[in-house]
Amino acid sequence: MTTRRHAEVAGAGFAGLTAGIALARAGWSVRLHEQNDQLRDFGAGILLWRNAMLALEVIGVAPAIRKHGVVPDVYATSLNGEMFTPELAGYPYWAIPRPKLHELLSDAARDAGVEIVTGSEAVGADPFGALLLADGTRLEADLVVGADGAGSAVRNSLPALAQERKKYQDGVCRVLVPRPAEFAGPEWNRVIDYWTLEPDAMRILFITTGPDSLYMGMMATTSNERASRIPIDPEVWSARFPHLKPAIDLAAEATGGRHDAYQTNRVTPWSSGRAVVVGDAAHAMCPALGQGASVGIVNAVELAHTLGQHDDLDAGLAAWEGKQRAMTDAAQARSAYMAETRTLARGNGFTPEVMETANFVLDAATPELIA
Ligand code: FAD
Ligand code: 5PR
Repeated sequence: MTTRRHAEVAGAGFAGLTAGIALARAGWSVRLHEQNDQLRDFGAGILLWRNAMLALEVIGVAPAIRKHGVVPDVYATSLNGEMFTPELAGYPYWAIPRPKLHELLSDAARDAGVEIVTGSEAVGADPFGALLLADGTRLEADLVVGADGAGSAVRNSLPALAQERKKYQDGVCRVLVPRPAEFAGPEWNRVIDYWTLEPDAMRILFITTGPDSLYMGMMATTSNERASRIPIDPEVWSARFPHLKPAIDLAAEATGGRHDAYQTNRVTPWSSGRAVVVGDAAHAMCPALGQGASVGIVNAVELAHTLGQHDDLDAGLAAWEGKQRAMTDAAQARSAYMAETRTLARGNGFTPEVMETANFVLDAATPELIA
């Protein structure tokens, strides 16, 4: 190949930033468009399993995650007061505030030479190789990457991409709270998942995200309107979890949180000509396994790696989807099953089959990284 390949990427979330970094490090020129005026992610925490950490090793970001993230001591589940502590020894994972992960990826993208344009909204892609912006601009590229999330405008503009969307009964309010004295002790250096299933499912998932913050994922059926509100309604939550009232009061004061209903979006195929979708644009999934972003990060890194092995873009895109599709479909199906059956409530959801996603090793990971 003689000329440098050029990519236009829509969406500076975890998938778009990762794709941008990986392509730039593989020699592409990359321009990344974010519709918001600022680069940031909302106030919550996130788990990164080994599959994502290997991908982040490949693009040089993992050391910063280890520095700024934490490894929780235990993953405990409590159902009506009964505690379970599943064995997760074979499945290492890290917890980090989402805004921090976003900042580390944004820094790495700039370091890799990605040009980032904020306030730039994509409205679609031309499969012959152009990104279309809301202001009417048409930007030619060898590859257009739609990393614009579950509601992807890029994906929706491509008739060749068939979609199956499904919404589920549950949703989660996510907040990041400062870690005050009563949560400073080592007993909070954990994941603790408190469930009640009667009269309807309500759950508070605590995840340490370091000495300064705690992430709370507060799940309820979306029909429970008061429990699906941001800011958190402390009364409805404290009535169900009276012993967690101090934490619930903090959650009620948190700013920058978000409520999302569980949803799945299966897209087939992932590319049309020179346009490809990655991350939630391609495979939004239920959060039960904490794998949505991780799978997007893995697929974005593997995309750049596979395209580097093929002069022909069509062949590269087909080879990439061939490698990543089965793992991704299985992750979506398993997390949907776990969400629908609420298996996590019983603390025994982490079977080896379910955890296959966490142990997926992308081709781009060299033996030294895996060791
Ligand atoms: P997004 O995060 O949606 O980012 C898309 C970006 O594109 C945004 O910056 C947006 O502003 C921008 N954009 C959108 N439209 C346009 C446009 N038209 N033009 C330009 N820019 C645009 N995953 C994990 O791995 N671990 C977890 O622990 C975890 N917990 C979760 C908990 C819950 C309750 C939920 C709902 C999800 C969870 N996930 C988790 C999944 C994870 O949040 C998503 O998979 C991830 O954020 C998807 O990243 P993305 O970059 O594909 O999309
Ligand atoms: N795992 C994680 C998470 O944030 C959520 C779930 C599982 C890391 C959402 O609170 O099952 O909803 C889940």
